[in-house]
Order: sequence, then structure tokens, then C-alpha cells
Amino acid sequence: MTYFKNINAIKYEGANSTNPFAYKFYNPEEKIGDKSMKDYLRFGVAYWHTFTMDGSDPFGSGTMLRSWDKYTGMDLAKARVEAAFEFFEKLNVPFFCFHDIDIAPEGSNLHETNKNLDTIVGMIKEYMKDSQTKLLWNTANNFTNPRFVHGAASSNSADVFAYSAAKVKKGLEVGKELGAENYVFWGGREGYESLLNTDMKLEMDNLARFYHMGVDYAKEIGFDAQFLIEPKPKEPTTHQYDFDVATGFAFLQNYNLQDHFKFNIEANHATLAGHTFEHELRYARINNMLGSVDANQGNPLLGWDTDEFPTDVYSATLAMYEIIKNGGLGRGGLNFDAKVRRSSFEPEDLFLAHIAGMDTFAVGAKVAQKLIDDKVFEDIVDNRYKSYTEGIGLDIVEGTTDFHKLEAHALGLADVKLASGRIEHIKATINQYVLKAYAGE
Ligand code: XLS
Ligand code: CA
Ligand code: CA
Repeated sequence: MTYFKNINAIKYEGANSTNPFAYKFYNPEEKIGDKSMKDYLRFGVAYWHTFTMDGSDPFGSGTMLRSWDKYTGMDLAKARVEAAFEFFEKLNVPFFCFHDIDIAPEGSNLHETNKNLDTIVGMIKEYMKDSQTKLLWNTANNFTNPRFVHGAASSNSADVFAYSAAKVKKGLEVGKELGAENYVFWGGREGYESLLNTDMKLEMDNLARFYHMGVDYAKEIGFDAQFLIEPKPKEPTTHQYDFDVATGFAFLQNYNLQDHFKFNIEANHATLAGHTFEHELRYARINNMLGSVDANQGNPLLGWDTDEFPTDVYSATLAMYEIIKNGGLGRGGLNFDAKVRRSSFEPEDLFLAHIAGMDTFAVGAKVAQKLIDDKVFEDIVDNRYKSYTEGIGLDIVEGTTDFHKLEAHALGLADVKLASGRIEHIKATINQYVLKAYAGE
């Protein structure tokens, strides 16, 4: 069965191509510094947005035209696997990601749910044998079912805590079975609506206990994936415990989990937290905690998680700067946790959206590498902080001074000389680099 019969394999045709079904910038073999694009751009397709969701929103029903939707139940789940692998193949994408309930329907109890999952995982495993596409990460959906109304590992109900553990246990087994590179924990409902009925200390302690048990179980079964926390400040809860990277990092350190986790950073979650995407990447990078990325973008005119495909070259450039400076993402990747707009309902839009996202990050990678080669930011920063390379500044960073000596230094100062931060000029320089990349220079 073919689900995308009008679409052929998507190939790189270069910047001047007018074929919408071709990559203009994503050329996997092209060199980016001493690596190739495919080393840095480990793109992933999000199963939920691409094969499962129907385009419904709080005000309207589904709009997506998906030929597999003529089936129901397990037949639908199987058709989605066929469609997914045809899509991966035609897009030539290296990875995919899923939640348990994206791939297989829940049964009337946990036994049945696990049985459904086993059937579909078996089918995916067969398809993966003939496919180049690997599993970047899987995760448990511990937020959609009404049982998670008060949270999962942070629920007031110990039964729900146990149920959540059982789902993650199964998820770790599935991840092992399919050779997942990472395992993601996004605490969708791990937070609270109102402090008035919340034991915050118990909830956070329980969340940490849950993560420790997850780490132990992965070890027990020999599943060596990188564990990832995906921060998000809010939505669906009013206040989520993994608010942003800094909050998540403090939590991990507080509970002695920092050696077992890194972060999966989503652009839209960064902006919801009042940060830029690159801020979150930088915070993780400088603390050696940058694991993987959910490559999407929010809409500054809307205040929620719109999960749009990334098309902002400026943002992708600054993101790729962090990723290249990190030496790549290791076992992580760039998962398109992004959905086509509700009005982009034709199956072709799925290809066009992924092409747009992949080309955007390819341009970002090229520009970022050029900025690094030319030491644009490095020179600016070195020059701006040069007062710490000699004299009293060097004493400060080497820890050989104290408040007495600093006071003596300050008292002896006739004048403090400062230089401009040159922000407008720096931004204009970035524009110049972006435009040069488009001109092929
Ligand atoms: C929701 C999250 C979710 C995670 C995986 O906002 O982005 O999709 O990536 O559970
Ligand atoms: Ca995400
Ligand atoms: Ca999201």
C-alpha cells in the first residue's frame, strides 16, 4: 500500500531549484567544518504530529486528509506504521520519535495496552530492518488519559504514581527493543494548578524518586540510552516543575540525578519560559547538559505552544552556533516536534513542512560554521572581557584576591574606562553572514 503516491524521494537540488519537493540547502554530505551536515543535522520526525494528530483545536474538529484514517483501532495503528516508513524513506530522514500511545491505541487495561504496544513495536522492528531511519527517542504519554488529571509521578495518588512507573518501565523496554538513542521525560502534568491543595515538597521528592527508579531499571535491563528531561514552564499545568533548563538543572543537582540526565530543549518551550531558544541551549551547553533538541518555533503573537515548523533562519543560526560549539549533539538530534498548520491539511504539506525545517537548519548550520571560522563572536567576547586577562581581573579569575585588595584597587582608580557593547553592529554582521550564505559565498 502506498500512502504518498504522488511524491518521489526528496533530493538535494541546490539553492536555485524551483522544485518545491527538493532540498535547497540540506545536503547531507556537505562539509560543515570538519564534519558533514548529517553529523550535525540528525533530524527526526515526530510521529504524533505527523501521523497521529488530525488538526483539531479547541474550536474545531480535525482537518487533516490522511488516507490511513479510513482504518480504526489496531488496523489504523498498523497503517500508520506503513505510512510512516514510506514517509521516512522518501524524506531520507535519519530518525523518528514517538510516545507509546502515538503508535498503538490504549486498551481497556494495562495488559491490553501493553499487548497492543508489543504488536506494533514488533511491526516497527521489522520495518526498521530495511530502513535507514532509527529511533532517536521514545517516551511515555503520561498526560492525556484522565487518570493523569492530578499529574503522573507528581500525582497525589500513589496508584497513579505506580501506573506511570509501569508505563515508563514498558517504554524503557520498548526503547531497548528498538535501539533508541535517548529516552525522554517531558513532565506535561508534573506541576500544579494551585498551591492551595499542593504538597510541593512531596511532589518534587516523588518526581526525583521516580527518575531514580527509571535510571535503575534502565541499568537493570542494559538499556544504555541517554536520559533527557524536556523543560517547559507551563501548559498543560499552570506551573511545571521542569520550568526551564536552569530550574531543571537545579532539580537534578538537588536530587543527585545530574550524572544520569541531559536536556532535550524545545524552542517553543524556551520562548514560553521567557527565554530565547539560544539562551536555553547555551545554559545547557556551558553546563555540559545539552542532549537533544526539539526543533520547532512558537508564534510571538500567541502565548502558547504552537509547535510550528522552524523557518526562522536567524534563530536556527544562533541555535546551530550553540550546537556546533558543543561539538554536535552526540546521541541527540533535531526532532521536529512541529505540526503543519490546521489549514495545511493535504498530505503533501507534511513533506513541504519537513523540507522547510531541514533547509532552515541547514542554512543555520552553514552560517554558524562561517561565524565560528571567522571567530566573529569569539573575538567580540574576548575583547569585551579582556580586563580579566591581566592585573586585578586576572587575580579575580584566579582566585588570588579578596575584598581588601579589591577595595584598595577601587580606591586607587582615577577613572573607569568602558567601551560600547556594539549590539546593533553585531546584529548587522549576522545579517551580512546570512545573506552571504544565500548568495552562496
Ligand atoms: C509538549 C511536548 C511533548 C514532548 C514529548 O509540549 O513538547 O510533545 O516533546 O512528550
Ligand atoms: Ca517537545
Ligand atoms: Ca511543544
